[in-house]
This record gives sequence, structure tokens and C-alpha cells, in this order.
Amino acid sequence: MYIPRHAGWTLKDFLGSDCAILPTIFTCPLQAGSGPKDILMSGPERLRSLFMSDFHLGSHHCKGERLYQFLCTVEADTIYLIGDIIEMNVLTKWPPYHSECISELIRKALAGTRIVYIPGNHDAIFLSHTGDYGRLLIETFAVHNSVNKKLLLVIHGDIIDRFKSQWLLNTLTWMERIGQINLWEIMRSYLGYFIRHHSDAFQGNMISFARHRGYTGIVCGHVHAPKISDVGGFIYLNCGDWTQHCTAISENRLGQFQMLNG
Ligand SMILES: [Mn+2]
Repeated sequence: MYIPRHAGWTLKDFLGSDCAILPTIFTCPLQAGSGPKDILMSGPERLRSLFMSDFHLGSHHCKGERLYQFLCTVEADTIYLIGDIIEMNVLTKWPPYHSECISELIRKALAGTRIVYIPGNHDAIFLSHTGDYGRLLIETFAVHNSVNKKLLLVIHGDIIDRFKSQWLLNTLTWMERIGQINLWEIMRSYLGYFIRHHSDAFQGNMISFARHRGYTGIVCGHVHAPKISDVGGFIYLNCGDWTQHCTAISENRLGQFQMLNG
């Protein structure tokens, strides 16, 4: 189980020896016979690109089994993992199927898929491992040239979230660790209006952030609000999440974007 970079480079090098999830990732056996491989055998359309974000692997909020089954049914030339893939804030144990999700991504990489991983605020530890590892590229952001000539900025989105102040993040992280809770999910449950308002404001901020820098579209995650929209010719794509919506965005050979549900 490795993704070659230069001779001898392994995924373990990428994750780092101090990473708490390592023992379970590398020792948890794959659970066979769950069915998704049957779908794979029927020959799925190979997508040009697949955009996904906010798995929050390691958190019990992540719908790991649905994610694994979805991953087994799609193939793409490039898979963008746009942040909050691993939940580093509330990581205590490694739930079932979460290892399988990583294994399936590694299998795809070994089979020729290019994986572009852009860490978010919940897995920011991987920002210290940016680089080109062959089939795996870890970057703070990426630029995607779409079939229909759009220049898309691919970025998690926390960078322009107005709630990014460090003291607030530190406080929330501390509360999540102490209470073993996911505050974002709690807020989502009880503060629907606030979340919608925040998502709309986030979209506006993201669009102006990217437009100002010469992009004609943006792909992001972060606010767990899946969306495909065309705002005056500017493409806004939000991948959604795998804690609630179970969504991903595909780009086919014709350049069409589609929201996929897992
Ligand atoms: Mn985030």
C-alpha cells in the first residue's frame, strides 16, 4: 500500500509518524463483499474530474459506508479532495469503513488517477506536507482548466471565511476536543437560518475573491452546502460534504458539471 513519489516513498511518510490515525489505517482489514465492486464491474463512465470535500474521516459524523460505496462506483482522471478530508479535531477512534475509503483512493491512484489533495481547516496539519508525490499532489490550492474554457480556482474556502479568527478557531477546537462533539453539526441542526445566511455570504465572498484574481469559476467546500450555480457567467461549485448531504461534483468529457449523490 504505497503511492510512489521517488523510490521508497510511502503514504506513511506523507501522514507522518506522529499521526494518531496511522495504526488503524494500516492495520484495519478491508471488509469484503459489501457490493459496490459489482457496480464497478458494470463499467462506470470514466469522468474527467471528480470534486469532493469535507469527508471528516475519523469523525462518527462521516457517513463512511456510503462514501466507500460511492467511491467504488466512480472512476476519474483526476480526483480533487478539497479539504476537511480527515477530521483532526475530534479524532479519537477510527470508525468502520473510513480506512476503506482511503484504501479505495490509494487503489485509484495506483491505477492511474491523479489525486489532488487540498487540506482544509480540519486537516490543516497536511499543509506542512505540500508537494508532488507522483499520483498524489498536496497543495494549498489548485487551478483547474475546465473543458469549456473556465479557469477554476480550487480551494477549501476557510481562508476567506469571516469566522476564521484564530482565537475563535482555537476555542472551538478546544471545545470539540474536550466535549467530543462537532460544533458545526450542532449549529447546523439548531441554527438553520444562520447557516443558510452564512452559506450565501460565503458564496458571495468566494466569488469576489476568485473573480478579483482573474478566475472565471471556483470549486470549494467548507460550508457543507452543495451547490452548482452560474452567476453571470461565473461558475460556483460547492462539493457539499459527507457528514450530511453525501455529494460530489463531476465533470464529464463534454465539460458538464453534475451534482452526484452517494
Ligand atoms: Mn472546513
